[in-house]
Amino acid sequence: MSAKIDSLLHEHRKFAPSPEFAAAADASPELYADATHDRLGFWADQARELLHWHTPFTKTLDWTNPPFAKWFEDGELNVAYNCLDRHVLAGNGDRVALYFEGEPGDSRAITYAELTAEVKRAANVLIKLGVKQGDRVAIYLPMIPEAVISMLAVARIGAVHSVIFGGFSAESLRSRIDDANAVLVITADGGYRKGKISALKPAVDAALQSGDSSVRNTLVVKRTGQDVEWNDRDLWWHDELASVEPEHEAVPFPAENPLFILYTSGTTGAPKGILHTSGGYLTQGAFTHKNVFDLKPETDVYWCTADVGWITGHSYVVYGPLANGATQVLYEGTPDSPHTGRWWEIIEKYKVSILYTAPTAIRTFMKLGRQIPQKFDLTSLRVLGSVGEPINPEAWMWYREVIGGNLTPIVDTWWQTETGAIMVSALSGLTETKPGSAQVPIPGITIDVLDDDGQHVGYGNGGLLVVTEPWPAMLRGIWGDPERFKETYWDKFEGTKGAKDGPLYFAGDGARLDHDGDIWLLGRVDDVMNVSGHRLSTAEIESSLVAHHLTAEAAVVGAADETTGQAVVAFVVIKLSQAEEASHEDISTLLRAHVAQQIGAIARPREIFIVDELPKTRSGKIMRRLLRDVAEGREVGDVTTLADTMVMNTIASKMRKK
Ligand code: 6R9
Repeated sequence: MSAKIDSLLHEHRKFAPSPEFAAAADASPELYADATHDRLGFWADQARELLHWHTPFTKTLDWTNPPFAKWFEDGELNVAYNCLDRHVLAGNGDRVALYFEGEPGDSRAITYAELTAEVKRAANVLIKLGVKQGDRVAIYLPMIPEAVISMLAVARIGAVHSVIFGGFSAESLRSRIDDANAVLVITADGGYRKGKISALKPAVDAALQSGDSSVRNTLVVKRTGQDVEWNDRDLWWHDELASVEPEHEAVPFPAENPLFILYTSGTTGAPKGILHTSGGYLTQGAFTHKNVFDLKPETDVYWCTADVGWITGHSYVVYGPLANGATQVLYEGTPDSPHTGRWWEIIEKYKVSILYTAPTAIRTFMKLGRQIPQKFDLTSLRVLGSVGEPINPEAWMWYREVIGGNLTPIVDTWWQTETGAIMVSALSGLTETKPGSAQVPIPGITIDVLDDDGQHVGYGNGGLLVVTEPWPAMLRGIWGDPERFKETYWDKFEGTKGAKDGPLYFAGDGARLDHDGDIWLLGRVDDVMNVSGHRLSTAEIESSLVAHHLTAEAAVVGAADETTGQAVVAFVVIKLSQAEEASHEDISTLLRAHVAQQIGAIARPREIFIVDELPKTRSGKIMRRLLRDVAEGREVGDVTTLADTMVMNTIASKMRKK
């Protein structure tokens, strides 16, 4: 990466929080000052202030054996106690913890006292089934309260959960169970998705069919009531919970006790089991949830739309919000079931005040048109969050105008499964926000943008995003593979100038620093193209394409090109309302000219393909690798992680017809 990423987008709009919002916000500029003055002292203060420690810690960080960090090592806490019992003991037992909304419209309000009682029983069931501290429990559930209850029950007894997204196949489930040697699987008969019942238990049965796994029991939640096959190892959740004592006392565990493993796909090889531990993870989760979103636990209704199968669901549905005593919505289904206004209806119903979602969802709603959200009362919203991908300025502006009534701060939060919690983001009560930029490291986090030699790139330039100091919620390793942990994240800058003061964490993302020092994420580095020696970001060209009124969604890839090295190839979804207006050829000519005009001739796509849908993973990330296969005329590679595996067939057959 010696050449500089050509920074082609110029965004000058800025939005400060309203004076009233800023005045009522808890976060103050002292947070940054304190963290700069004494970073470790700052995190120690946060850990003491935000959490209950059964045994106070005396050491903040042990970084004597990098990259293996230990935070608050001699302290002891119970993660579930922090998320439950202490709120009840403080007199907040009647506060609603979860407003559960099932897809078919069934709903349930669960208070902190009720949630605590359920988790205690579930913990007693786990103990009865012989689950001990450090044992791994696989959780394969829909977005129902039992998913949250299971995670907290596992945490309460010091065991380790591995949540596997309900959309994954039996094969993926089996490989994750085997990698972690799980002793128990918690699942359900099925769940509701897109207006239909979708079965879960058959996948567990298939995964365990060969009989040689580490799993001793499966605990089955009855959600849909559909028929299920029954094996010797199977137990009904409701029977077991009814059969145990209601009381369970939370005992403390060391701060570095493993809390969970979460599998995430790397660029190569089998998924990596990212390991997180207790005290540091909960500290940063609670801190960021409180300060990024300006949470007021007594009055806010918070809703994070992520599934608990992803890191966002772990940190910002379960641990952060519950540690902070928040009231939140938990929604089982999809945004368009039974109608396309479902999310807005939920916001109106519960008077949701903080919404945290992904750019891909926002762009889907843009495609459907603003008349849908405009049918609902969204005035309760006061903070909007974005996560998962770069959010292009067009989508950012739409989110603010149409959903946020031109008033709400938007926080674009950059982080990863590996970082455990938000790393780069505005603080909604403090920061003047810029559409499209994730902006600044949160207090206590040190980020830099470096070139390949580990040199700081300087304002106005692009390079690679690194974290320069260990942070509380950082991954503690890859389950069972310390070598891969080092290679993947820590070897990249070894021996460079930048690394002279200690190892640097390589995030795998490209980023640009603007002249204010704000950070713009440019997508994974494998998504950065090199066209005629110019570095172009897929995100930047996509953003330009989406800014055109014809375009709903766009994905850009760099395809091998004899003359230019790589060439820009774009796949574009046209807005429904515009689809009939012009021929594909006209549209593609128009859009090519538009990009050339907006960014420069160098960025003009060599080809633009109009498609009906883009290939996305179940977590909503565009799989550019597959589009690159198409653009380069190859057989399309492994599509098993796509949400809809047929999408690629449709796209590929379209290309052949051309
Ligand atoms: C939380 C989560 C991590 C990758 C990350 C980056 C992309 C996430 C982003 C963002 C630009 C943001 N990413 N948030 N890119 N702006 N606000 O999504 O974790 O599933 O592990 O993905 O997602 O590329 O490296 P995970």
